[in-house]
Amino acid sequence: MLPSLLLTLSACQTADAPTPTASAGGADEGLAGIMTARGLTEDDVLAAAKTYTPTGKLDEYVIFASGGHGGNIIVIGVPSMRILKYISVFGPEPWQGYGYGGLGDDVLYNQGSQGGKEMTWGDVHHPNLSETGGEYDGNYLFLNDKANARVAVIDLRDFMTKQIVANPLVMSDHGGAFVTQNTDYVIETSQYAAPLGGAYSGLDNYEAEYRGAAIFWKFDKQKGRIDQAQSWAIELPPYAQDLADAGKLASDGWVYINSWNTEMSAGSEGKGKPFAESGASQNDMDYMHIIDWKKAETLVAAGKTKTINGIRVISLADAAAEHVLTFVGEPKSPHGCDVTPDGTAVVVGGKLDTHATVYDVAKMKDLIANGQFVGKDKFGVDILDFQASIRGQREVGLGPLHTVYDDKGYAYTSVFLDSTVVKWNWKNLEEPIEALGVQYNIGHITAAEGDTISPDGKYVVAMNKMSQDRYVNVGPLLPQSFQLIDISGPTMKVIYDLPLPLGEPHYAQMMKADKLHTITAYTPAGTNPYTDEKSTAAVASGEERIERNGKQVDVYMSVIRSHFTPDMIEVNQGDTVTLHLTSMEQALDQTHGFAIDMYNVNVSMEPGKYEEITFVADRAGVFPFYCTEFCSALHLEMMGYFLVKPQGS
Ligand code: K7E
Ligand code: CUA
Repeated sequence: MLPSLLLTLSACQTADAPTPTASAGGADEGLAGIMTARGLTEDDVLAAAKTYTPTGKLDEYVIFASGGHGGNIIVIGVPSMRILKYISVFGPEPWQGYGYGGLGDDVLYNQGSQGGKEMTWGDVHHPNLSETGGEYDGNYLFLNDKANARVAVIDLRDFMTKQIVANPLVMSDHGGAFVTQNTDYVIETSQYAAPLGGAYSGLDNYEAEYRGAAIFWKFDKQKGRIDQAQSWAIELPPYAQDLADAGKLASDGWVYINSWNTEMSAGSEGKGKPFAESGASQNDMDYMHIIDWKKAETLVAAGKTKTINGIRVISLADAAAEHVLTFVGEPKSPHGCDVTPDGTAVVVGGKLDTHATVYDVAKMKDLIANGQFVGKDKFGVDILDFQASIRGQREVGLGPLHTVYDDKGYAYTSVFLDSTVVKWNWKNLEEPIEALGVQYNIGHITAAEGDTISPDGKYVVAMNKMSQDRYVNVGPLLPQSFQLIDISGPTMKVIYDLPLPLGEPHYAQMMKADKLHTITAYTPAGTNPYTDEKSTAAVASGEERIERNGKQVDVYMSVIRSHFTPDMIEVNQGDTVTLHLTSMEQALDQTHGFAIDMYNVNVSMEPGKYEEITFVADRAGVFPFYCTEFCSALHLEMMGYFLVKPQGS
């Protein structure tokens, strides 16, 4: 197949090749010459041809990757693996003008505060796209913050964070933010146990008073926001709940959550006990939590809840008695928990095991319905028989973590210790596996449309924890590494390496790019992105003005290429200033910025956007303000002065 490719490429190469240099590999020799000079194999050239995206051409898929402790989302095009955008979520970010005085401050600092503390970072793990009928619908993206137990709502019309909800129950989350198949709920489950609601209790009370929880955030699809008043939670034992997944189709109405500390190890506590590392790894089996959330809804509706910090909670005792919560054993130190596309099975990987275990949804439902249990845990939760609950197990290698699916019945499991992606048939466990080495130590894996009821196949991406020797050494803090894998052929092939240098990505989802319905401007001009309505303080041309009311100064300013009106604002030291900015633009990519020197004020003014900034003019002096986006030939001239007269002058 290569000779024809060679011919075509060499023909165009010679036509308009630039002056060849030694390092360019002698472009005048065509593709063969370049391959020799750069030491490229036929496979390398095929990989390039599969991923290279000529200028002006668009990618077929978009990845929404967690930015880990960068607290953001990284948007990547597939197959080119070009980084398209960072979406700031849990931390301030200057380019998007998020967290520097504008309207986004309310989301980041007010909604996002926990226990009265402003949080300016997050550790994000699992982005999840909104779904309709089990398919990504391209409307919203949800994201959890493990460090500060929060969930964010990102609007995919403008790729902006519109809401952060601060979990009032738990101190740390991990299983989140997963959606039910019609996005009725966004699910967030705890990780490290603590007394619910943030009270103090010593570690001696770990078993008695420390708890986990699963929070079902009700999503209002009309408003595009989580409705906290309609949300509720289920109290869980202090077993370190880990990953979770919501059922779909055959398992709609169910949620599955792993746990890895049924030993209830609270670490060494300074008392010579084992660290959690070994203390939490004693048992051969932990418990997968099987949650019947439709039954939970009936308990909530019947008022069988207690209220903690303003949220309704089904008690652990009630959850156990009503079989809202049931357990089944899972080997050993489980991590990933992934429902199959048809919803009939759940695949669990054990970090200290060599198998992926395939649980059978129908069997588990029947066992629960028939009251067939093999025992109870310390908290009175009924336990299903392990063997009776599974379809089987497949040996996949050392340290299986996460599993995704394609359109042909194959599962792709990330195997951390072996550094492999393992392809196996989850319907026919006898079929031989295929293992592909990746570089190195893969964590999550993501597949094209992978969490929907109809995955696309084509691509998976290995999200590797280590990059080691893959890139030029940039110091001891190395980037992580994404590897794009072509799964369309009979064997898997790595076709692109992408270093990710901004936080450690955990999970990602990959969606068809044509599902997006992104806007290019806020219409009409003066639209507040957080209300979707034209602000009453927006101005049209000719309405710009400065109003003073005692020590409150309101500036109604228009922003258009290439000037701000008014371009001179004079106030007295100590005045409170509110700037109401209206972008008059509607044209694609005609973005301006607005920054005041020395005042830490900085917003982005996308076409048609309304922004509002309130601050105290506490420092006297002369402060230029200017446009931060290179918007026209006269961009430098897009400026003005903010004059603050000293007190008593
Ligand atoms: Cu495996 Cu937080 Cu999903 Cu990291 S988690 S990899
Ligand atoms: Cu407007 Cu630069």
